[in-house]
Amino acid sequence: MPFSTLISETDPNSGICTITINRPDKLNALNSEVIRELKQVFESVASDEAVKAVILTGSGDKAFVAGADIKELSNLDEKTGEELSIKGQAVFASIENLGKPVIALVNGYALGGGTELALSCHMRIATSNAVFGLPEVSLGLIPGYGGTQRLTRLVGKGKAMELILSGRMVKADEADALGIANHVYDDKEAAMEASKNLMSNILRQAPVAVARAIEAVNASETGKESGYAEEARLFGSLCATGDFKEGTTAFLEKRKPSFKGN
Ligand code: CO8
Repeated sequence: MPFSTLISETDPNSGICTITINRPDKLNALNSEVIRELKQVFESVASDEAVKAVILTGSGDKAFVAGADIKELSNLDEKTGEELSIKGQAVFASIENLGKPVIALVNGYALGGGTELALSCHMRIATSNAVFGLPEVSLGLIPGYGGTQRLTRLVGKGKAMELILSGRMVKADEADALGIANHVYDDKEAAMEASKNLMSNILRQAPVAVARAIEAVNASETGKESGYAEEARLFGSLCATGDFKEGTTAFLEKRKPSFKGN
């Protein structure tokens, strides 16, 4: 299937499909086309029996995904903001609930929607130059693709609060210590080799058991649906604020924002 923002390649021997988000000039930022194509590609790998596992990465060495596309975000209002959040959450949930293992190979910046996308994968293998973070508050926003929910479950409430409220970014070693990254490798080549080795180990196990294990681990998360709906509602409500206009405009004008608190 041809894509304009993704490259999808399946190795017929291993059954591992590598999906690469391919907008290197915008650090692989998630615009609506990327979200639409991610939906399509994960629908297609779900139904393709030749695909046994997925490795998701970003093109180049600088970024996995530097966030949602801030140019597109800047036009959102309360209604379209909440709608886009719900739509994106569904795509990310389809990754989390794919009955096949998914590794995010995080090669460089994974910010905002980039960290949220990596968190929706089952495991994260990082390169030593990886940077994770949810800097949405610096734009007058909150994470809207499930980050408030998944980061909290992964690292606990206190650490999640610290990272989401301050927008502080964490480098690979700290992400490893926090449990955000499963492992860290020197460069993309080593991280890819390690990701493939890990997948090969998983693919040697009983396939139905692996699929059920994914379901069972996902089922450990209770109270899921209401948390995501609240995130989307709050995300939308922030799209009606002056601080959101100021935050996104300041990024696009390459200057520091001046927030007024309204
Ligand atoms: N959106 C759009 N364009 C981007 C983004 C982005 N998130 N990130 C980088 N770019 C673009 C830059 O504008 C630049 O484009 P151009 O060359 O045309 O000016 C190009 O990519 C290269 O970027 P930089 O020149 O900025 O590269 P640097 O090495 O100087 O800096 C950084 C790298 C630090 C990663 C910097 O690009 C940056 O701060 N990017 C934004 C990071 C960010 O704030 N991400 C969070 C976005 S908000 C978000 O993800 C919300 C998710 C929830 C959405 C929910 C529903 C809608």
